[in-house]
Amino acid sequence: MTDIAPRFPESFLWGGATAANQIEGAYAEGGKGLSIQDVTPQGIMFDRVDGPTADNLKLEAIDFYHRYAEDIALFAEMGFKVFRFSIAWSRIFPLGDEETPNEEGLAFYDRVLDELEKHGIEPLITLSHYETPLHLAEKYDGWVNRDLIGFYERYARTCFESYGDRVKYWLTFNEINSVLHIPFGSGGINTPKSELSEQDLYQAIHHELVASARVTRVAHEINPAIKVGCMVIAMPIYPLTTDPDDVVAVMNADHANLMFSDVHTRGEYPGYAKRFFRDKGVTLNITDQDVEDLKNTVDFVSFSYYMSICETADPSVKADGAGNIMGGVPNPRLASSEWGWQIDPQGLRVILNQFWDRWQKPLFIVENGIGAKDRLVEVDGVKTVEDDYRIAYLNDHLLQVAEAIEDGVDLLGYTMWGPIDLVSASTAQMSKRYGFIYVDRNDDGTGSLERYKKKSYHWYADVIRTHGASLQA
Ligand code: BGP
Repeated sequence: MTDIAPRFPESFLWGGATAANQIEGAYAEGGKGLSIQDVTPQGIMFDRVDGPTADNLKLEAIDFYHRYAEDIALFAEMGFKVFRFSIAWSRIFPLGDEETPNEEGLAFYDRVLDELEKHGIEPLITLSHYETPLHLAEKYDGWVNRDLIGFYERYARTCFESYGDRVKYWLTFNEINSVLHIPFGSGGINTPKSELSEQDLYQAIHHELVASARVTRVAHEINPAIKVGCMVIAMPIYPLTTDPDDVVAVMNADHANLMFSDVHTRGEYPGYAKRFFRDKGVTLNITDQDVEDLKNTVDFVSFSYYMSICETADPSVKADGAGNIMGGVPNPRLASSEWGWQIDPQGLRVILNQFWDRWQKPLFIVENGIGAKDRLVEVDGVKTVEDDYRIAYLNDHLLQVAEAIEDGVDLLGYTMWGPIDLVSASTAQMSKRYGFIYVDRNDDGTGSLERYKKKSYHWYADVIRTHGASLQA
């Protein structure tokens, strides 16, 4: 599968990635307000409910809020160089539109940063990971409303001023292109998707892009050493057949996704986007200030990678593949995970090259992994999980990352998704496990919350220690 002996640079940032709503719990502690996660008990792909309900696993999640020191120590023991986590916006601004922040919320992340510093782990912070304060969704219809730019700027400024001297790497919006598919989960847009006009959807996207660019400038003003990245779902799209119509369909589907990072990296809308808006009859309200703001381009491009999909112009073919927020036409040549996500290690090399060729900005893989059903067993009196399937998935993907580095891609690091089992974003299950560390919690909410090291825990520690030389070609 690979011709090279994998060897990653000494400076490579190895680690893991999480999001506040999937690990912290303590949803109503420390002055935190409600977020859109507190009303989506079935996961962000599903409709919201009226308020927090007992069946919502995210309300307690894996209790990182109280156990962060223990968890960070476990990451450190694996040799983590970086830990990606998000700040819950509603911990800092419980409603989202207040003038002053919640000091108790700020103090919590200070404690997390202290712990990371103690272990020499670099933080990588996502400002908004599907966690819009609920009040902003209900009162303003989320990002459809231009006022969100100001609220987000205030929130981001507060974070940069509080932590900007100890946090170098920041991401503005998790998987910003997901708003096309989950307007409530991603953009806090309370209008049901079926009633949301394309005009409002793209105006909301515009507001997010402006906000992202504006806070990139703010970050650099506060501390020029800060590096701000965008974050997108990366999904290579293959033509289902060699029919040129399928290739054009791929081009269009690519454009719909790439537009986000094209704006982030170029500082303006690309030509194909202008045509797309014209064809759709969408007229964006773009102010002179917006045009100026957008010129603040990102320092690096980060992305999640789980799978590739196919595209075709043939309307009789169903795009019914399961997937990370956006599904697609399944690839007949690929196997799938237990949740139907197709497994394609080479797609990661393809996307790394495509992104590098296109933007020539440093890249950061900030999510990659496999959700699987694990079985806790006892080996020599120690509870563990023999997760060879997870090791195989990560091994094969990392080999392709090594290939891409060999291809000349400038890659800052790799944070595997969910280094500790957490609540799934799309299905809100505990049983869809990603971690190197098993957390004793079940889908019905029972469990001791005890942590156990899986076989992959020791495997990843070796990969980091050997700079990838222990990977099996
Ligand atoms: C991404 C999200 C993450 C994460 C991951 C895995 O879309 O950024 O929050 O959860 O997908 O998805 P899931 O949890 O649905 O398996």
